[in-house]
Amino acid sequence: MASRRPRGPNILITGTPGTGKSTLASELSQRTGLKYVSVSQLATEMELFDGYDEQLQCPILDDDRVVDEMEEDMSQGGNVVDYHGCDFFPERWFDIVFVLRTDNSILYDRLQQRGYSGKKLESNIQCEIFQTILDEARDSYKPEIVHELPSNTPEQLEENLERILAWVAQWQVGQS
Ligand code: DAT
Repeated sequence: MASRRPRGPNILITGTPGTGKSTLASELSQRTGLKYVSVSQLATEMELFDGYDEQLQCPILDDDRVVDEMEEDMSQGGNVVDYHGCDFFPERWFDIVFVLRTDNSILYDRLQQRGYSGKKLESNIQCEIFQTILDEARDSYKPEIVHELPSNTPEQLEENLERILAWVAQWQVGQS
């Protein structure tokens, strides 16, 4: 039977900025050979923005153009996608969705180290407190494919990697 995704599964790694998405997703890409797709990086390179968010102090993504740009690669499969939002991607794109969660005090320190302050820092911490991205993921995808992962320590990073690697191996068995 020909696979619906010849290049492998599509995995979404989402969560509040600073929860460790790019760290996890890029390591996962190295260990699996799946392609790492940073949506923020893609949008910057291709200038896929539409305005500026004063509260979060960041450019607003042009969702439709981002989806158009990603469609061909996503339809082939084999991608690990990293973005701090998930409600505008077509639901059919993803086989599994991981939402990274970080304790407020740890997240606060990480974001401060990144140079965030004032409203921008506050809005991101609130986003985590109110589990905004987790709710968005649960509203956008089937609950059985949405998984919350703690992302506070290097040990948890390793555990998360192991868990996802086991899932990828299982997915591959299911395709053969
Ligand atoms: P994001 O891509 O979600 O914005 P990141 O991958 O850049 O986050 O990580 C933010 C910082 O936190 C970075 O210095 C790496 C560190 N980090 C990520 N995951 C971690 C973990 N599980 N334990 C400890 N530090 C972590």
